[in-house]
Amino acid sequence: MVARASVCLRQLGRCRSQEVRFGRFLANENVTVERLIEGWSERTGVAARGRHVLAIQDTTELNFHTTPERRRELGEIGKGTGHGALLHAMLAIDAHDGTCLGLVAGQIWTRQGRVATPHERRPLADKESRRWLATAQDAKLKLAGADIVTVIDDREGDIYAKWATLPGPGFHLITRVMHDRVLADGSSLYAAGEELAPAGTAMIDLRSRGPQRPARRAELVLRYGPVQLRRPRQTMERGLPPEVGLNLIEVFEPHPPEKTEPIQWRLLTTHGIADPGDAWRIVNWYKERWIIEQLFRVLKTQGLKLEDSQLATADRLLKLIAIAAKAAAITIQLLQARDGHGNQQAEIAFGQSEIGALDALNTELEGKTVLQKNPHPQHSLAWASWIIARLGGWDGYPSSKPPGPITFRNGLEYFHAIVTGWTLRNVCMP
Ligand SMILES: [Mn+2]
Repeated sequence: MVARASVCLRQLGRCRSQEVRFGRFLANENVTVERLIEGWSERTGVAARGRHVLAIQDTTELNFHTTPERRRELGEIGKGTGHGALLHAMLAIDAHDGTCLGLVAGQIWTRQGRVATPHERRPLADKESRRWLATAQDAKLKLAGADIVTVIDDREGDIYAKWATLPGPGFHLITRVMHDRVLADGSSLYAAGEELAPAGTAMIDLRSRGPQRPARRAELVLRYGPVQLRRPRQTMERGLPPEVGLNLIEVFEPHPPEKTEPIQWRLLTTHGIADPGDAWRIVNWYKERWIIEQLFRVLKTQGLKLEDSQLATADRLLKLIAIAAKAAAITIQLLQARDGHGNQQAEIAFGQSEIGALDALNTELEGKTVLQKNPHPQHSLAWASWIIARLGGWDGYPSSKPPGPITFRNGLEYFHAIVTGWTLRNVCMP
C-alpha cells in the first residue's frame, strides 16, 4: 500500500492470483480487526524506548458509498448523513524532534442501529467516548519502555473519568477543554482563567485550516495556573474521586486581524509548570496534534483513497482500514525520512524486489559531486525516501526546498512503473 499509494486490491496484486490471495486474507475469519490493530505497535514500542513520547489520539469518519439496496453492512456516521466506519487511532511522536514512531493503539467499528438512551444517562462503559480512556490505557502497556508518555487529545477527550483515573508517574495528559466546568470551590473553569495574570506574549505560526482559515502569524498571550476540577454532578461513575488537581493553560489573541476568528485555546494538563517556558512547551506539544490529521489525510484524500474501496462487506472493510492505517503511518515516516528523521529500514515500506530496483535507481540518480550523492545509509527508509523524491522531480540538493507530498506521490507512481519493468527484465520477449 505504501509503495503503490493505493488500497485497491487489483492495483496491489501484480497478477490476478495475487489479488485473489489478498481477498482471501481479508475474508479469513482468523484475521481479525483486533489482531491487526495489535500489529500496529510491533515496532512502535521498541522505537519509543527511553524517549518522551507524545501519544496523540483522534477519531475520523470513513464514508463509504452505499445505496438503500447495498448498505455493505455499514452503520450510520455523522448525523445520519452517510454510511461508513469510524477509526480511532493513536500515533506516537518523539516530543523533542517530532519523529513519527508509529501507531500505538486504537479501535475501528461501524455502528449498529441508533442509541435510544440519552448520553448522560449511560455509563461510560456503554459509550463510544470510552475509546479515549481505553486507548490511553493501552498506551501504558505498549509504550511501557518510554521515559515519559504524554497523551494528547482534542476537546472530545475532555472526560472527567480520564482525568481522575489515567495519570500516573511518567504518564501525563494534555487535552483541549470541551466546555466550562465547576471547580472544587464552586467557581467556574472559564472564570478562573479570566483571573490569571498574563505570563508572556509570542508570535506563533498557525497552519492553514482550510480555505476559510489560511496560514498566518498571530500574536498570542499566555496565562496559566492550577485549577481543582470538581466531579460532575451528573456522572454515572460514582467511584471517581471528588476532585482532581490540574494546570490550566490559556492562549488567546488580543488583537485578531479584521474578519478573523480570534485564537482561544484552553488546555488542561497534568504536567507541572514552573515558568512560562514550560507552559509554551506544553502548547507546542499540543500543536503536534496536527500530525494525526495528516495521518487521516494520507489515508483518505491525499494518498491511499481508502474511501474509494469497493469491498462489499463491513467485515472486510474494517480489516482493510486496520491495514491501511498502518500503511498511512509508514507513509508519514517515509515523508519524514527525507530529513533523516528516525532510523527505520526501507523494508518496512518496500518488498525485496522493490529494494533491488531502488539499488539500481540509486546508482543511476546519484550525480558526480558529493552534494548529489544519497546522504543516507543504504537500505534505510531515509535512503529510499531520497530516491523516491528524486524520481518525483526533486533535484536532491540539500539547499533546495525539501520535497512535498505531491513530489512523493509522483515519485511513487513513477517508481511503480519502473518496478513493473524491472520484474519483467528476465522475461524473454518472443
Ligand atoms: Mn477529534
